[in-house]
Amino acid sequence: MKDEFTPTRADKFTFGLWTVGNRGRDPFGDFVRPPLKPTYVVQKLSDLGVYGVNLHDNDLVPIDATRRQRDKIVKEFLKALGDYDMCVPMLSTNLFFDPIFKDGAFTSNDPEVRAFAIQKVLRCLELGVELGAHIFIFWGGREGTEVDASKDPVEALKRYREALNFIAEYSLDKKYGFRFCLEPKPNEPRGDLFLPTTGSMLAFIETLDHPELFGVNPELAHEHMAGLNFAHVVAQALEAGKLWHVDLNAQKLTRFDQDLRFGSEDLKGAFFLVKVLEDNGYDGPRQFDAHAYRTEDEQGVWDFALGCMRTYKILKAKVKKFNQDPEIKEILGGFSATGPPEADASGAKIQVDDLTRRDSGLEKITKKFNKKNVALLLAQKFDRTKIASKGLQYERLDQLTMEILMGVR
Ligand code: GCO
Ligand code: MN
Ligand code: MN
Repeated sequence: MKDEFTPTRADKFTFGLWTVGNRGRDPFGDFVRPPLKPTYVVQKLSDLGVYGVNLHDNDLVPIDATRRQRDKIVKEFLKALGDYDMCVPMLSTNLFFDPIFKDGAFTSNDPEVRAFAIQKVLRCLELGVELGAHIFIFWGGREGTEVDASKDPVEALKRYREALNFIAEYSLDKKYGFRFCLEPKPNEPRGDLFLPTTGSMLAFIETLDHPELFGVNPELAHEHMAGLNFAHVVAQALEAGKLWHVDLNAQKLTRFDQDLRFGSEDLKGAFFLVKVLEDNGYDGPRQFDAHAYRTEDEQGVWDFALGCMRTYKILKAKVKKFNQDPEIKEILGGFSATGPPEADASGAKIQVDDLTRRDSGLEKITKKFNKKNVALLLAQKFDRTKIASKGLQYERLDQLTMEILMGVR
């Protein structure tokens, strides 16, 4: 059955091969689902209205494949992409699965491991070009420690930077045109990972040789593991012009990376995430980095995938409702009327007995630093008691939001 929430290519929803391909193995129990062929995943996702499929090098090509085997696999995969009108927007290198990466890739203490990691990335970039990907993600799953005595964390950052600089130069030299995104996570699988949050990544990017080539790929679950408000995280990245990709899922705060179906936990948080993305015109891919519950068979996997996308679209419709709601508009509009400041630069009182008018007049003063504005600002008298006594109606605002979300408004 099709309805207004049925996904279409225009929604730019993407899934990694490793997400719908997740077979339900966890540290305590074995696989519960048989493997799915990548070409079959392409077909199934296409049928669901998905825009693109993302992958790590080894989700498609086994790490020990010969060149001939690799080329054959890539050819078949490209054919499936063409047959089912799908693209590969993003590629990533698996720098965490193979035992060689047990103590890190770019930040390993062993120079041979570091060199191997960079070589693996260069080869993965070539694969990305063949598949037509434009975004390349680095998730440093093994870049961290359990034993702090083992690594100087300052030295580790220098190694991380050196590797990224080398890779960026290579991409420039080859004219690949990739944009790179760094994906932070506070821990898991390592006890502690370096550069644990999106904020850390944004600061680190500015220290690279080519900051303009690097953005971030924040993941909801990862920031919730750190106890953070994901909509705020995304807002900072957006505002910095660095949100080029996003990993959507659901998570109970502070637990291990649960990778739950989008919106299945913390619906209000998911709503404000969709709101910040949609209100600010985010136009990159919306990747669901999540997987079906371990209880599911293959049909459950497609139910999971469709559920992620429908929930996003339903929340998008709710955002529109929220933005158009007259009562909500009225509450939010209370601060935004225009008007002059209360005193002129000499301190003479301009009688404006209207808090909202006065507020925005003052707003203009503090927007630009100059002598006149400083004089105006210093001449103002603030009635702290009066200002503080104003109720802000946030109880009503939040209840109205909840009523929209609960479907009665
Ligand atoms: C995780 C990460 C990964 C990355 C992926 C992309 O916790 O396992 O979220 O799924 O997103 O490796 O590079
Ligand atoms: Mn994750
Ligand atoms: Mn992720």
